[in-house]
Amino acid sequence: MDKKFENFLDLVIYQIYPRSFKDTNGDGIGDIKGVIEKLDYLVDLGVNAIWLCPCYKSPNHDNGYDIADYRDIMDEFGTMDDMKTLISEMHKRGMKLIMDLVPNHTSNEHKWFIESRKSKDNPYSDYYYWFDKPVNDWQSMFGGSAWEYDESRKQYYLHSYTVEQPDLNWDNPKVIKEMQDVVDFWVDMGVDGFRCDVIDQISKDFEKGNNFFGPNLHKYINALFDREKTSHLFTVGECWAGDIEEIKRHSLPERGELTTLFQFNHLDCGRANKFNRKDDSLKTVRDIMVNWQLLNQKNGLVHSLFTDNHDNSLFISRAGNDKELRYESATCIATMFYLLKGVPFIFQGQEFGISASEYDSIDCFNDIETINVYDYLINDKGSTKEEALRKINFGGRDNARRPMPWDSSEFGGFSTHKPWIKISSRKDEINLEKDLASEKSIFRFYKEMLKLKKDNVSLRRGDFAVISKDDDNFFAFTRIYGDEKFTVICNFEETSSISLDVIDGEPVLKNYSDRGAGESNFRPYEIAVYRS
Ligand code: TEU
Ligand code: CA
Repeated sequence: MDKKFENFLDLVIYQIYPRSFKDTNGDGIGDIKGVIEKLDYLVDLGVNAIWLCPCYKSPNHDNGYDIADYRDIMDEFGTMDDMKTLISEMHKRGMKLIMDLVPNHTSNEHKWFIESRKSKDNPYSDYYYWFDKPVNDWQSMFGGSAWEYDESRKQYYLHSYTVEQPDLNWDNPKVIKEMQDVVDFWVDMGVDGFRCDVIDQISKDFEKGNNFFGPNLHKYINALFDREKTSHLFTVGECWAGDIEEIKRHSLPERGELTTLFQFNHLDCGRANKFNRKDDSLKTVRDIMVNWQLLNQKNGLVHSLFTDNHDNSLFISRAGNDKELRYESATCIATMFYLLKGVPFIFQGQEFGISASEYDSIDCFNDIETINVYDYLINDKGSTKEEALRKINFGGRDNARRPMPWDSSEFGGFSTHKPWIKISSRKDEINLEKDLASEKSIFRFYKEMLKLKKDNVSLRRGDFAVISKDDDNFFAFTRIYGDEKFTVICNFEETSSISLDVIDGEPVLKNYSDRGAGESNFRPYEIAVYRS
């Protein structure tokens, strides 16, 4: 693996959705000062990088992914001085900041769009896609047509997401230059990398059935990142790339494009499925992860290792057991993902087993996608309110966006004020304070696991090999670096114990405290890691 990329294998990235992380000024909305306040908590956990979801100026139709000024901070999150303090405080702690770059679209309140819609011949008129009529039947990812008629310009414009998120025209060299300048502005601020929002959509082919992987995609990504100024950056593309060839085109080191991509195959979270409970059995997930571990390793690619983010239902509630075996399944899932070869991404709250909420009114939800789906189910599909609520409670993006429950006080220690959205309905049962007071603390397990990874190069850079078989109901793999070997065993069955050939020596990591040396029996969700 390319040296620069191999160094990135030491990263452990924590994703923060700032609106829901910590509020320091009592307005019920998370802010940058809240992130600064929790930096030592994150260092203690063992993370060394943060992916910060958008905090730029935005009217928040899509909670910050509709950007009105890439070079200024959303009022409710704080100021540019707060941002400078965050970057400086992170660097003092040896942490890297990965910002969320949103290159595919802006807010309709961005200066560029305000100017562009004024006429067909102003300097910004071609910053977006304008036509006299829709040139295809593309649909918005949030429902409805992707084409919106604008009264002032008397033309239609493209919006792949909400109406308030017009797509930028990357075929216009001025747009490319503008986005290069945005990247350079934040690099000059000291930012260490970018998570690139829907990067696979920035090049369009209007003849195609969908708005992914257009003809100039690699040229445009190259324009952003194949430059001296950006050569040191860690970049991860949100790119629903299907096969390994597409992933290689985006992330082979010599391509000068991205360090890695989010591969979503294991989450089955495409629009059609995310609201329907599926058999996301961990056995299926294991097989997908093994396949990608081997393909990425064979091709010298960096594998992004994640189960959760701000767009999907919480994995433990989807594929684990978030009730009576919440500790066991949370620690088993963490082990089977984060000790693989690649870069771990931990979503805020995962480290103490945050789980899905249950709310009985659409008023308890905020996300545009969730609300559109609820309305669609009831108005177009004839679902009852109960059925529609069941689906959005299970698959809606709000689950992952509810304020962090730091303790069991009224607003979970997230704020002294009623939060912008209802806090988790399980806040009293699941919060950090309660987890730390428990014998079985998920936080302490994560901390121990990440320290083991930090202290042992085999668990960061060692080669992966699978030792369990496809029809085994457990996952066993090794990580080898030089003459040091770690063997990781995860029993992801809920009901059965399994017996394996005895492995000598004390486990160096376990989630059942009474597991002894040489024990061959694995209880439900039991994990053990051995060094040899
Ligand atoms: O997500 C794009 C994306 O793939 C998801 O929104 C997915 O399409 C959707 O949840 C369907 O289930 C990125 C951001 O992560 C998301 O938060 C934004 O809403 C979206 O782009 C637009 O910027
Ligand atoms: Ca606040």
